[in-house]
Amino acid sequence: MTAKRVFSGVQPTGNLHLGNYLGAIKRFVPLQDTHDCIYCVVDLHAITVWQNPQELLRAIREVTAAYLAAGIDPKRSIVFNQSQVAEHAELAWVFNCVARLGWLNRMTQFKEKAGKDRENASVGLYAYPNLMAADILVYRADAVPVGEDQKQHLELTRDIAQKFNNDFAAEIAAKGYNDGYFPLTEPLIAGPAPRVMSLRDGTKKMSKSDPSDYSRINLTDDADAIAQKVRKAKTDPEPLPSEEEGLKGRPEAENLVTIFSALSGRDKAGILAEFGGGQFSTFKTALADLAVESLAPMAGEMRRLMADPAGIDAVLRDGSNRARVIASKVMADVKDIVGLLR
Ligand code: AQP
Repeated sequence: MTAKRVFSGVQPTGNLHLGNYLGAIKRFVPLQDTHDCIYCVVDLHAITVWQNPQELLRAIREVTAAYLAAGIDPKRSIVFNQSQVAEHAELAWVFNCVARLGWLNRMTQFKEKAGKDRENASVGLYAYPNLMAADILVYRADAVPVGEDQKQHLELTRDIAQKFNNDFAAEIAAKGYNDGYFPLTEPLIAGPAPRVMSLRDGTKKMSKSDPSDYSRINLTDDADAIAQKVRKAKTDPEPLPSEEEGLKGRPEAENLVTIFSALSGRDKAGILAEFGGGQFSTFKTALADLAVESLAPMAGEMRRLMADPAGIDAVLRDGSNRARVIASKVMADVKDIVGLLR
């Protein structure tokens, strides 16, 4: 039996943070033992919002460095940037013609990102979920590890796969595929921290685009910056509870305990048994030490890799060549199924 295929991606939009790490990148690593993994730097998604071209190039290399520093092995897995494999954009166009306007109108991420000035948002930002569906399905991936914020886009990916399979059922069967052409890809959202929240507001997710740098721990922050951000993280006036039940209705406290749990691998009950009833400052000192200890080696490795951009570019070129072999075969099938001459 062949191993199941995993695909996931991270946007090179700067400020890679602890949420990206715990919700996604950290979870990519062990999947290499059980799945064929394809990890992408989704640069075409990044340009749905204007990016400074020099900064974009740097950020593409930085996400790649984060992948490698976290433990993704570019020999075992395929590591590449999306724009080097043209089939992503090609399949996205076909999906633009499969997905329905009504489906995209329901996407909450577009509403949040476009805000009040919707008329001025790029068409790309609106069609983003169709490109994401193409990213996944151009490899006919079985599963996608993502943070909770991507759940709705994964559901749309399944809707697109299902509609494509229905719309072209006869052609797909004629090609010998009895269960439809595209799989109904599973989201892998589990993990100790599927939604890391802002350090300034426990009801908002930690995000690259938050104007306050104190809202997030960046993967490139040094020890002083991490310690300062944890110390200044918003909390409420009550001491930490001794049991999990007591975290209800206290989003900031819950978020810090979740981060502690995800970084240490300890369960929340044990953490609260140790720190419950004590001052927040004692817990925050322990959390800062833990965060520095967990993230500093990765930041150091990222700096080392970033000092050799040609080395990173070679990894991406090799990965793109391997990704294209899979994607071009799927795209050829799609053209046959849809009735396009090739
Ligand atoms: N706060 C988070 N907690 C857990 N997982 C998260 N992810 C993002 N934020 C959190 C997961 O990280 C992966 C890569 O995300 P992305 O860079 O492709 O896009 P994003 O979700 O738009 O990231 P940001 O930080 O929230 O960027 P902005 O500010 O531009 O919106 C995904 O698997 C995502 O779920």
